[in-house]
Amino acid sequence: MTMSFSAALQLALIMASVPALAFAGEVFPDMPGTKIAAATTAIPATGVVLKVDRDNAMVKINHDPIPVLDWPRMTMPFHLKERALADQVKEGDTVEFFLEKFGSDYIIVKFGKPTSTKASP
Ligand SMILES: [Cu+2]
Repeated sequence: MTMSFSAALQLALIMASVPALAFAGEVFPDMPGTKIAAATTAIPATGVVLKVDRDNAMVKINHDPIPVLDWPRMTMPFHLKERALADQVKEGDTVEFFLEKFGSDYIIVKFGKPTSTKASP
C-alpha cells in the first residue's frame, strides 16, 4: 500500500475528528462510518433541463422520480444555490443534480456531469 504524505495526513485528520462526530448522534451506534456519510444531506436526482433562467438563478427540470422525497416524475422549477450553477447546464441536457432542503424548498446545490447532451441541430 502506498500513500502520499498529504493523503496520510488527511486520513489522520479525518480519524482525529471521528470521536467528536461519534457524540453527534446515537442513530447508528455500531456504525461510526455512517455518521460521516450522514453529514452530507444532498439528495441525488436526475432529469432533463428544460429551461435555464440565469437571472433568477433557477432551472426548470423534468426530473425522474425521487423515491427519497416520495416525488413522482414531474416538471418543476428549482432554485440554484449559486447563480454560477446556471452556467454548468443547458437546455436539453440530461443531468444529475443534488438537492438540499432550504426552508420548505429543495434547491439545487450541485450538478453532476451531464449524462447526455442534446446535439446541436
Ligand atoms: Cu418535482
